[in-house]
Amino acid sequence: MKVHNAEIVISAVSPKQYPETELPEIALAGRSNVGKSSFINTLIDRKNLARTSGKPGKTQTLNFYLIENALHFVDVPGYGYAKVSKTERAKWGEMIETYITTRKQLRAVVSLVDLRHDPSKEDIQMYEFLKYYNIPVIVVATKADKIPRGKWNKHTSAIKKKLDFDPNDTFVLFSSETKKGKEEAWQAIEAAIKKD
Ligand SMILES: Nc1nc2c(ncn2[C@@H]2O[C@H](COP(=O)(O)OP(=O)(O)OP(=O)(O)O)[C@@H](O)[C@H]2O)c(=O)[nH]1
Ligand SMILES: [Mg+2]
Repeated sequence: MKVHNAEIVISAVSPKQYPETELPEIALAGRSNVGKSSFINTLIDRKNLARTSGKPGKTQTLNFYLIENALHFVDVPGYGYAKVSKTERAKWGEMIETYITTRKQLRAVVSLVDLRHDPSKEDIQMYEFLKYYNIPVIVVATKADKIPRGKWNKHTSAIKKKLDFDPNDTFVLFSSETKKGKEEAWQAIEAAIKKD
């Protein structure tokens, strides 16, 4: 998809703030700092519409971005950020769980992992959670620019194995730095939003 129009609609903390439209939604999940906001910016050819930062924990609300009047990207706060209190973590869990399990417009979750590392316990839990609720998942292994090309396959296999990756899901090698995987990611998203 070539994107000309993209805008933030709302930063929501509770379901009553979710946009009241029937447009399909694609949510982004992944640990803090993995590159969720950067992924959105890369796909829509914007430098910083979805706010990114080197500081983990930047995104703290469910941020709905309207893309071409055709879909919403939902930028979700990252997990696994150490400097978060237990209470905040519980609130986070509740917010994500409510959204993922109740939102009818949700068509797929883009689950981001760092290509350089084995998936964390939380990455695995997130994937299992999405599989349990039968949500289509697009696994995006990002920061591929930080790994030599010759090692991509080895890292991909390790991640798939640890996740117990379902071959019916899509796996995309990605980099916001080089834009590698951008077209593949769009194809997977467009396929997901066409399904009812
Ligand atoms: N080299 C490289 N750096 C990346 C890539 N994607 C993201 N980054 C960097 O990683 C840092 C975090 O990126 P964000 O997109 O803000 O991460 P996030 O997942 O939205 O983080 P939270 O909002 O804290 O959950 C930033 O400094 C980005 O520039 C990538 O593909 N390659
Ligand atoms: Mg972010």
